Amino acid sequence: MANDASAVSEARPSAVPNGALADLFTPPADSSLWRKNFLLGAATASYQIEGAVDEDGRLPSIWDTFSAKPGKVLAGDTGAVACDHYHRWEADVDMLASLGLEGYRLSIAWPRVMDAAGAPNHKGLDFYKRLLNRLKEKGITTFVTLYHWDLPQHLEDRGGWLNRDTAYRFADYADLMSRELAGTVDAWATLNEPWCSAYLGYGNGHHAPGLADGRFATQAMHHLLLAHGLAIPVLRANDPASQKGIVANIGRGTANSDSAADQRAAHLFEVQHNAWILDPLLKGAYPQDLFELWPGTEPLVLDGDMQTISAPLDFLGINYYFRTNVASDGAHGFRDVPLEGVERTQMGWEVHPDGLRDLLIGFNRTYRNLPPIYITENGMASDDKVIDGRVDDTQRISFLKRHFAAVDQAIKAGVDIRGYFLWSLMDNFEWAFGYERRFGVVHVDYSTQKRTVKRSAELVAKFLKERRAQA
Ligand code: IFM
Repeated sequence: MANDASAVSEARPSAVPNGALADLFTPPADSSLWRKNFLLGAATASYQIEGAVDEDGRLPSIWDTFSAKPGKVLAGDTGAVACDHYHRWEADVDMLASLGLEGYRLSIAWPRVMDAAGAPNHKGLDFYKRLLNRLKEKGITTFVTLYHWDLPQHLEDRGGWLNRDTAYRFADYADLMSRELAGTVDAWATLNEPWCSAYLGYGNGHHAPGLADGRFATQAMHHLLLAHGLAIPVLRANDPASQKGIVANIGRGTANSDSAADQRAAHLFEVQHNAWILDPLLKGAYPQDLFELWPGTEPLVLDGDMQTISAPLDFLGINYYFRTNVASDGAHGFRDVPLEGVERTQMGWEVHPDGLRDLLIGFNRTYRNLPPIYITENGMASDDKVIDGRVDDTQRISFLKRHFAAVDQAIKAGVDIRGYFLWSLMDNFEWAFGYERRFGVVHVDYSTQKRTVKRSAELVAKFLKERRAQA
């Protein structure tokens, strides 16, 4: 692993012959990724790719409002056009299929499919029906997330996730979607990364709606998880054949030293990033350490809520990107201590595949009822350029290879991992970082909307072709 990392930082993409890169990339013969039933796909999200924010009756979302405010998003970018996927979806599905990807994880824009009174917007619904039907025709397994952060603005105007009523409105939305789309969805995820919605949206204000108060974060989280718990039985009733789950981003925290204070700091980091979400879902209770970290932020929880939230899941989606090295802040918290000389991505995030493996193995020990796992997002941003019609994204190739190995190691250590989705199918609107940060395995030229398959995607496609060819 260490050798791979140094090779990436030293090598110029053009110095690595393509054949050698392919050999380097292909997982070893004993890797679990060769199993045909290990689903390999790519993921996107509605606001990040669709554009067409004013079309066919779509209502404004909190991200339209937030990104329109000066200084909230790098370079003043918004999702108004994004990858124009709303108009180019057929070609995008063809591209996905031509890469041989077996799964596609997408999200539905709530403001596109329901009006403010809760009635269906059929034009918006028809878009997803056409898209999902085409994916089914192509034999692609569909993972659909109901909420990937684009809350209708009219709900935010009534308090958003600070208002308990939003959880009930979400259950109504889940009801409509699962009645309308039953049979075209293989797996439903209620929420994507409630940590980001609650903490970045209501705790530090870096994301929409841009509020910043620790008490807001924990209350918003509670209502998000309640929304999830209320939606699960609705999805089960309307679409019994599909799997139902939720997607959580997880963070690895390591201690800067062996001191008890730094060890405790790393523990608290993981409580804040992981146990805050996974404990209520899988143990039916919030971790008490969270309120040591953030005193006085206990949310208002009504009788029966925790039972609703901890309803059994068919799968847990895990999104993993990086590790954070932390030390005690001298009080009851932690502070980041960025490590020197480690490999980083365009986001500045440390490349640390072992963190994914270690967290998965740890969850398998901690949660006896851990459901089957899908890695619903993993990937990295790099400053990719099209040169002579090609994008040689060498760092991403090495990144993916090492994370595939980490997944394989976790499987071999007993974790039930059923699939992996690349984040992302194509470059897109990276929230507060706009279009500068490129996470796609397909490059998007935003001035022409031309898609260029990056070398990483070619290698994934090559591997999948070899896997299919094996008897
Ligand atoms: O782009 C995001 C995605 O929307 C949610 N997970 C993390 C990705 C990279 O930041």
